[in-house]
Amino acid sequence: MTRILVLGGDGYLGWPMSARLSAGGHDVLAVDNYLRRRICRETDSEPLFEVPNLLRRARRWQEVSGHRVEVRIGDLDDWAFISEVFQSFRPEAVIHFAEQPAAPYSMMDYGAARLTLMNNLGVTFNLIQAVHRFCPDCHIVKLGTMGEYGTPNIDIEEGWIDIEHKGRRDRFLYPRQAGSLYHTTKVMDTDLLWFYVRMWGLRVTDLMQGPVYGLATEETEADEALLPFLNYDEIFGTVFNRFMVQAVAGYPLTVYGKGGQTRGYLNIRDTMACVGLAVETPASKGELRIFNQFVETFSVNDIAERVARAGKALGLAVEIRSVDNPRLEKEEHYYNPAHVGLKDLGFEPYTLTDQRLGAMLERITRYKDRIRPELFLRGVKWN
Ligand code: USQ
Repeated sequence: MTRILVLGGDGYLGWPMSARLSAGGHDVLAVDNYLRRRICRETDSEPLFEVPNLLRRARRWQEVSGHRVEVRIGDLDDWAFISEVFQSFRPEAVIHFAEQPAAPYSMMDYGAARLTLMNNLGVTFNLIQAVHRFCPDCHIVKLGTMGEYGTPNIDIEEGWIDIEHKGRRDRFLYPRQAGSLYHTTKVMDTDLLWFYVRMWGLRVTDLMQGPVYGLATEETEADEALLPFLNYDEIFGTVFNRFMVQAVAGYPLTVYGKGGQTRGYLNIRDTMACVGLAVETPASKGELRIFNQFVETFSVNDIAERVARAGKALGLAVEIRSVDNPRLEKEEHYYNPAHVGLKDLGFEPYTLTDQRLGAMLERITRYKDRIRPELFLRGVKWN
């Protein structure tokens, strides 16, 4: 049994991860300040179904499973709060999900951009300081993003690249060129972690995760009150979940531009497995270990076609439509990222099948009446 601190324990991934780790016998403390809930309310980006607050979900989880997730509500950007959390809980591992996660939100206006920058960097900095001062042996598992690399015209390595220059060789972080301010804060997080790994010998795993899709995990699927958020709006919804909700609503799937944008995707169940493996096999002291965390690469067009095919099999009339791309990104590009590290640790992917896609569409159909089509396109422009 390990004492695991989950930062951002109320989020799409933070909550099911907390439940999973407690089911695995760990001593789990989930911390959150409800920032995402607040921003969703302020931008009218409410999820598809109501999600009970973290305290209520933790109580419910204990009733149905017998496993306990301890909860603290507070702002990790506040040094007094985070240092008290670390000193009282003394984590052996900390999983850092506590960031503003939406790329469109970070590009919305000055206030949203500044909040994203200050929150994401501020929490990462406080986490590093707290680990160094109070539990220097603690393993930091940080959720990064595949978007840190951008879409270079060469193969993407797993975090590091060996460069030979004028007859000499050295190893560097793989070049990063993110496509939104949100993704850029993740690049900065990695730089901050790497700096302090070199200075203070921290042990860090940085998980470069692709876009996640899916509605439920093993622990959360049986009880509606335990499900993670499902956002389908333009600001907080990610492409796969949006397309599934659009298919159910009879709204044409919103392919941005040419639809050749390719990313590495994974089911929310894969996130649970990958983060779990990272926690079970800590990085060494003084190591920044980087894994590319995704299962399959798809273009936006591929996803639209898969959702349309599964939707039609259920009798849904699914239309695909190209809309003007609100983002500045390559719509046709080379994409070949490595992803062997997690497989070497024993990761077994939950790949996408038409049957699994159909089951997700069926679950969404239960909430069909709550879908608000006006949230699908909101006009947040990158430039
Ligand atoms: N896209 C569409 N139509 C839509 C929505 C999105 O074509 O209706 C396109 C986007 O233009 C983009 C791709 O789908 O090319 C992926 O967009 P997304 O919104 O699903 O994902 P993204 O903004 O990149 O961010 C999401 C999560 C973020 C995570 C990231 C992983 O919000 O927290 O870090 O996925 S990655 O993309 O690999 O960086």
